[in-house]
Amino acid sequence: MLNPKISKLLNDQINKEFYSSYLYLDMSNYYYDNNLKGFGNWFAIQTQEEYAHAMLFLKYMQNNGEKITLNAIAAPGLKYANLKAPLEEALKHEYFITASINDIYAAAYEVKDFRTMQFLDWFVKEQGEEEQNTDDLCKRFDLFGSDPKSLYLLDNELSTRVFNPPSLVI
Ligand code: OFO
Repeated sequence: MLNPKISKLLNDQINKEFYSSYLYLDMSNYYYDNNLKGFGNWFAIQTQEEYAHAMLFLKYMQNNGEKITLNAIAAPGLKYANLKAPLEEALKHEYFITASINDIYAAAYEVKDFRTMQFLDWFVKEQGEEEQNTDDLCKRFDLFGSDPKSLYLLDNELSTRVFNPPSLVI
């Protein structure tokens, strides 16, 4: 059994990860609609990663005998003003998720829940990578996004991204 506060935070995180998956699917659709299939693919892979993250939190709770409550997933509902906007929104969202993971970590530290801290270590590192990748994409868009030929090449490159399941085993 986990501390009830930790259990609630972990349960909430399942929803946040599913929401992340849904949000990135919306961004993927946006790029497909705008004929940037590589960007669409990049976000479709993000969608898969976030779904996998949700399932890791779910499995961790199950392994600890915790009851899971699946709550409604909010509609992304974002309107994108231009082709860069989803990238900026994605980066903002990653900062939000990082803060959320850090909050769970701090709460686990407070109640000496070392098992949950160890579980979260992987996510702390993962968030660092996610922020870096998304920030990198924003910067590359700044460099190449206004030139059609360069944008075409960047889009082609992003179309080669494939899904690698998380290395964390629960
Ligand atoms: Fe779930 O990794 Fe980013 O948000």
